[in-house]
Amino acid sequence: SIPATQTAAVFHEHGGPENVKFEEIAVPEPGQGEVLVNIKYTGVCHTDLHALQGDWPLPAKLPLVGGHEGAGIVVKLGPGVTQLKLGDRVGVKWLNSSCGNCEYCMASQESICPNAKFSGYLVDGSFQHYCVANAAHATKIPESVSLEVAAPIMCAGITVYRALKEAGVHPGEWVCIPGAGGGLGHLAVQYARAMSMRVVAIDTGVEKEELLKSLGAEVFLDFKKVPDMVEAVKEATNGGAHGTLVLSTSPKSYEQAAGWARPGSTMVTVSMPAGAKLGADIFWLTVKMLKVCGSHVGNRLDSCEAVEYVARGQVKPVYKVWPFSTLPDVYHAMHENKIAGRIVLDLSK
Ligand code: 8ID
Ligand code: ZN
Repeated sequence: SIPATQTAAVFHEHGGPENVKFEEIAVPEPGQGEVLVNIKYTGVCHTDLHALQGDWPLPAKLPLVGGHEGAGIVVKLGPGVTQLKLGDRVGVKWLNSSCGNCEYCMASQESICPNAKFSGYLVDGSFQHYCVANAAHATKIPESVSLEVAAPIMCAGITVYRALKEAGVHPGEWVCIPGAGGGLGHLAVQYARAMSMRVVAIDTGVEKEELLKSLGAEVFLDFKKVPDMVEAVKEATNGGAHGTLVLSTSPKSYEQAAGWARPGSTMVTVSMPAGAKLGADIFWLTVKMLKVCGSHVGNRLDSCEAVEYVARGQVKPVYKVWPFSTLPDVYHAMHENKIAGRIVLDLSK
């Protein structure tokens, strides 16, 4: 049976990990078209840290329950829900809901719907045992994919899968991925390989280097060791990357990307470091005919496709499972860039 209250990780003001409190709050009621999901596992995305810190120009709900890589079981249906039933295994994503009626929703571009609601930012997210999700947007998780494996796909996987589509890199061409060792990055390397792209991975440290090479990155460049990253990427790719996915949380990567971009290629902006600006020289942007493309999560079909790669065994999230109670420690580790892959929280602990 569903309890009346539950423990949630809440913050009342922006700040650091010490602002996260475990509090007893009401179990929410699913409204029209919504379901209540009993969250079993949730990934912790760097977006959750940006939200905690208050990094972005978009104001967040306060107090806020963060989290948007949830995986769990449907335990209650709100009025009008037909596409899900009790007991279904679903993911709760950043895109909690969209209006369904605007020009963007009509074109399956729901992540740019002006009325979109983001889990763990504009509505309470997956850092609680019971979370509300819009039935149309909750992603069904196939039986063959465990909930802890599915969790990192619900944001990191979907996002990089869609961003790789936006990059327009053909099989056999090079994609450059700064931030490759993180939650998004280690999945981007795998989706890129599954799409027959060649990967230049940029990050730091031996642990991430070994991980990324084992996942199929042909070239690893350590941003703490390589003196001229632009030249190093150009050399490795024989003239520049055919596409770039910027996943690094350092603004530095945005200063460099246009430099290593192959003429005619696309740079996809995915990470959102606080206050970062695009550092490209307009002269080179123009004469190299570069494209800059923002990419914000993915639509419902991208979400299903991203999970299918996992079901087929082509993509395997690399993660450690930590108890729910360690969320503040995860933020500390993330702040220090010490996490290779993802941390997934076990809500039962
Ligand atoms: O829809 C979207 N656009 C979307 C979805 C999900 C997440 C965007 N994001 C954003 C997050 O808000 C965050 O800004 O993507 C960014 C990356 O999220 P993440 O993968 O969850 O972060 P992480 O696991 O901390 O990985 C970041 C990596 O960047 C490396 C770090 O070492 C770390 O592995 N890095 C840094 I810091 N500086 C670097 C540099 N100069 C660098 N890698 C290469 N070059
Ligand atoms: Zn995320």
